[in-house]
Amino acid sequence: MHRDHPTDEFGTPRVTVLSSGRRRALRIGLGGPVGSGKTATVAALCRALRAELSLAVVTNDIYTTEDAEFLLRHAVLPPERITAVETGCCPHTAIRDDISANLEAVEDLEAAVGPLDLVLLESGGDNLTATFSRGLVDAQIFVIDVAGGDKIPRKGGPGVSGSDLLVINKTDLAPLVGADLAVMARDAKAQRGELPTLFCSLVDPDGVAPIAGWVRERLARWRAH
Ligand SMILES: Nc1nc2c(ncn2[C@@H]2O[C@H](COP(=O)(O)OP(=O)(O)OP(=O)(O)O)[C@@H](O)[C@H]2O)c(=O)[nH]1
Ligand SMILES: [Mg+2]
Repeated sequence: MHRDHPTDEFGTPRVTVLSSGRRRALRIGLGGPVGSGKTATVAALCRALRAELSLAVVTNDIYTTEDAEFLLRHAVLPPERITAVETGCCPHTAIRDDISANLEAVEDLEAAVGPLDLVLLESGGDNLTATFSRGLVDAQIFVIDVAGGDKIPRKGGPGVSGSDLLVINKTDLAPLVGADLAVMARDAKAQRGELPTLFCSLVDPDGVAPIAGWVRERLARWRAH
């Protein structure tokens, strides 16, 4: 069953204020290649922000609920704030084409544990072209890592070039794989223009701090508009 989700001409949901009169939660999507660190970023963001914000998470996995189970096992949020959407075949379909299961998951979370300030939606790992529908998320973070070498930003693709924030994760591995972070920064700039890029290592206990800062800024803008 699909609920009606009207969007404006840019695909942004028109309903941003709930029937209670409160502004709905900001929805941030996290996409990126398999294993780049999306779940690690979600976990670290929850730990960094959960004392100051009311948070919930939706994960998208193909055949399992592994990412949600990881987040539950590590107790980054109370279990009732974490929902897994099993996408069946293609995670990018669920976040880009038929977004209804994700929208329902977000609305059910808002009804069950709201009011919420922020919902993080993780896409199942995919290639460089999987991006979120603007009808599903208000902003998207694309997570890549340095482990495949320093060529990924140069290859471009909608996630690298058009995401609201590009995260280049696992900088701790750069010396081991011979990745040149300066080259990655230059190529990211060439692809993204003024859009921001942040380097991080999530094995550093404070490694998520710059990403958490960016999320706080987006939330302040969301509340102000
Ligand atoms: N060395 C290092 N390992 C990391 C870092 N961030 C994540 N990892 C590890 O990378 C592996 C994959 O991380 P995940 O967070 O599961 O990646 P993902 O993008 O969610 O993966 P999928 O959802 O399967 O696509 C895990 O073993 C993490 O512990 C980092 O900054 N440095
Ligand atoms: Mg994951």
